[in-house]
Amino acid sequence: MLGQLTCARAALAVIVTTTSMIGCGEAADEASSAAGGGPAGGTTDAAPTDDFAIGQPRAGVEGRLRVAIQEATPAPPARDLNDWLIAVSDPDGSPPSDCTVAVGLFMPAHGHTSTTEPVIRPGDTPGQFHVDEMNLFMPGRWEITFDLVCGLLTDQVVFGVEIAR
Ligand SMILES: [Cu+2]
Repeated sequence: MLGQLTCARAALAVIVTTTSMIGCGEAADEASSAAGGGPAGGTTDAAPTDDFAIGQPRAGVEGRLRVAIQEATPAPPARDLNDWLIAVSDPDGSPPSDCTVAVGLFMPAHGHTSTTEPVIRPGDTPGQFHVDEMNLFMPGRWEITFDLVCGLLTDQVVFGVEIAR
């Protein structure tokens, strides 16, 4: 299982590497000018949506699986290391069997991932996973993407979170 987790994260990292050659500041400038029409001032308030909520299942992009954040330290998420306890469920709310989870951390405005890999391990109950040491090292909006494989079901659940200065 650990091998699968590692491979999935490595694939995400490869995708991002091609766009992360520019420094953070330059990438941010390009992103804001390319977007056009957005607010010129401020660097972290372009996308006000924040999906962080304890205990509210969030649907995957395919509608097959869901993820709820059961515990978060700190809460709400803050700069540097964040530990979450998540629960994977199907649309009926039942825990699917035989799940593996990979997580990707990405700052869309800057085009980069995190610098270190989170540590994932199963929780005490089916569908539950500890996702520890998510390194959200910069203020701004991060996308925390869970790639889920539960038996024959696959899905992807994305949480956008705003990290304050
Ligand atoms: Cu950044």
